[in-house]
Amino acid sequence: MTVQTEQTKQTEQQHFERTIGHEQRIEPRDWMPDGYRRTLVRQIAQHAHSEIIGMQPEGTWLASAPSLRRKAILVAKVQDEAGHGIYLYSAAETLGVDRQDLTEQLIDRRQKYSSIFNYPTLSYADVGTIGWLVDGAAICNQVPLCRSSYGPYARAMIRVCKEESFHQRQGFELLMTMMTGTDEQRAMVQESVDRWWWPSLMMFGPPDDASPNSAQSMAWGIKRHSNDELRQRFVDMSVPQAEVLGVTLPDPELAWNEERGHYDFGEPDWDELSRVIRGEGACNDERVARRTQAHEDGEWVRAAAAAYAQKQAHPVVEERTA
Ligand code: BYC
Repeated sequence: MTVQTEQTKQTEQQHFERTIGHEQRIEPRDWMPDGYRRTLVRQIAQHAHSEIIGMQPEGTWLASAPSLRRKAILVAKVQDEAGHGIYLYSAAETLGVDRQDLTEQLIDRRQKYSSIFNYPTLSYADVGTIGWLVDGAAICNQVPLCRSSYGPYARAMIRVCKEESFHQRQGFELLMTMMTGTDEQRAMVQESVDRWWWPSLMMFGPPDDASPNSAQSMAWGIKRHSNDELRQRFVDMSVPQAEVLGVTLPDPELAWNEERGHYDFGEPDWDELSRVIRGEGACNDERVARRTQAHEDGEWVRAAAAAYAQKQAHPVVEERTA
């Protein structure tokens, strides 16, 4: 390496570190270390895939929604998730990767998506519980990402979070409606909360001492809080909400700790999280198969869009005779 290129590299590195140190944003044209770029592509792609795969568990209930009102709400919510996926794939593309390639990596299982979407939705109460707990966990995790050091990711997260917040309220409202209904409806809600509580806690990732990426991601300002900090925040937020709803959270160790100023809670089953991440959850095969099918079914739409774009870029000028 010549002296000049070595100096340029040092200046760029210093500029990057100063920008991070001053809590300013890194933008697509700025120099960034390869590891920073790789980490962002990994996290943003995984996040985008989660939004798209996340349409499936609730989508199952679109045809069986109990009323037109509930169906309209659910259609809107599932469409919002598609929009989130698109913002996030666009943010990833500013890092020089291609959405088509990311989708293929998801389908080939080279890239991950959130563990939470590998659990089945067995009753309509699950639509409410996903809104309340899964979107609630998503908000805890994603609000700090609005301050992520990479500009396009942080900006995409602002809109995503506004919509997730609405999703959480609709889930809570649905559960509240069921809780003021019949005994059977209340039992459905409780059974659903029993199934989704622990997987929701696992969404935050492995415990801090088993999270290989956290320290570097936090030093780079990509993540703002550790997995355990956010999990605690979620528990503290959810317990009073469960009381308002009148449901019991399925954890006998859940108790207010005056000294810490937080709720104590039991240990999630980390082996289960590892199994689900490895692809051995109840619905991993089904989710990826459905995504693969949708990708193949969409081939003609992509081909038509590409042909149209080509035509717009090089319009054929028709010669007029007369
Ligand atoms: N599921 O070092 P760690 C939504 C992986 S969408 C699967 O702690 P990191 C919604 C992790 O990738 C929700 N994999 O990693 C949508 C890593 O593997 P690799 C999605 C997980 O990145 C529709 C390894 O385990 N949200 O809310 O520092 C409807 C070690 O972990 C999981 C996001 O994607 C998991 N739960 O922290 C409703 C938010 N946890 O990649 C709702 C953005 C960990 O090294 N992402 N792994 O092979 C993040 O905040 C972080 O990536 C995580 C993990 C906290 C998830």
